[in-house]
Amino acid sequence: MKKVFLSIGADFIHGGHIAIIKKAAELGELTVGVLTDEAIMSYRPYPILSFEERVEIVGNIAGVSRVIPKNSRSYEEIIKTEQPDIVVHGDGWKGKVREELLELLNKYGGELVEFPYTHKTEYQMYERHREAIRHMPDMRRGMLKRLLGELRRPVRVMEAHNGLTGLIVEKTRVEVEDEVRAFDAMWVSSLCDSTSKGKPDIELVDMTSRMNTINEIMEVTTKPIILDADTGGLPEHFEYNVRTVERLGVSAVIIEDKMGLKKNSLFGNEVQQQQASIEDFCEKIKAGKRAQQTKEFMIIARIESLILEQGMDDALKRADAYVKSGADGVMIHSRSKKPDEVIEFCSRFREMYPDIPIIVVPTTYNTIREQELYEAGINVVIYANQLIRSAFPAMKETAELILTTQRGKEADEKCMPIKEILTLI
Ligand code: SPV
Ligand code: MG
Repeated sequence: MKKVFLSIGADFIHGGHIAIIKKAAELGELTVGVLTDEAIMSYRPYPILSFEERVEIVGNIAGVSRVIPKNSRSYEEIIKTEQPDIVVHGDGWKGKVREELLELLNKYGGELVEFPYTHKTEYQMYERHREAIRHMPDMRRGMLKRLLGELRRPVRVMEAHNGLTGLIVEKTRVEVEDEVRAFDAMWVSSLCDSTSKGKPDIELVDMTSRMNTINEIMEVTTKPIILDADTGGLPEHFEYNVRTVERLGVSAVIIEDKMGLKKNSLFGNEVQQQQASIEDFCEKIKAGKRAQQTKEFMIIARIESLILEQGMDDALKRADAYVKSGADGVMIHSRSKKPDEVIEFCSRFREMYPDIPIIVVPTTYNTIREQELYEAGINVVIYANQLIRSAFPAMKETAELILTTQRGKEADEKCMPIKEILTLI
């Protein structure tokens, strides 16, 4: 029997898939590689069904002898481990993945068999419905927890403060060393939301306005959202806000253990800032957890001990208390130029809690790469302010150039062509 291999996403199975599986099975013993969430997300939006469910479906289709995970769009790993005699694919595909596959097969005399792809309007309509489902709050909300369970790297989060930046986080992709990279989720930062409104980051932009920002982002994106909810306000207010953002489809809310007039953490002790007592903050976490309605939503406790120079032991003591009060994860913040204190925190926290997610914001210690953070036990990396920080100087420079030259020509060279901005959306 020849060894036959076929790759499939299996988020939506239609007659066309069944037909190709049937034809592939006629060629020999059929192994199907089901693309992992990570592999799918490298080239299209996340699948609606979980990986386990997709494997279960494919395993029960007649003709399929074996199901294995396919960890990337590329066939390199599969060819290495499986050495199939035949790889089956629908026709009409082009590009790098196909070229690479042909090269790999050529090396040992493997064959690529391409069967005609089935095009039906109803399949296309179904695809559009799936797109719409991704916008629904229930779908979006659960995605962060799913990613935490499935990715073998940190969840990569970028700030978004309006519809346009939301679209940048949603759509930006780069190809590096044969790997397609994209952001997994969005951070609705209090700093960026306030800055984009020309206001200081002191909880002056109220929750109603923050919700409007979230809504604006949600209207044009599908990726999960983590909300920076500052101190969370009074426990009584936090309860209401948890219900509202959870209902909107936000995946996680992060509250920081400060009290009084909150200032941005990156000021550290240069300004007057006060940390909340452990007891008070635990009460707030508990109030939020009581208000939460779904099992996917997460309340994450942000520890400001390192920011306010209260020491590592204080940070760990608080982390322990916050987790015991029900926090679904901890964010350890630091404004050190080196990652050392964050790494030390993680290693000691991991001795107490091997599985509770750790979130970091490496704004000041920005030389460390995602993989090293992952190896230190970190699950979520947030790029908290880079989009607004890059946009502001670009806009200012353009404004200055127009004032200097008293015309638009010189500035135009730094601008996106009119045609592109008109067709961007
Ligand atoms: C934010 O982005 O608003 C944050 C992170 O809270 S930081 O600015 O580093 O405090
Ligand atoms: Mg903030």
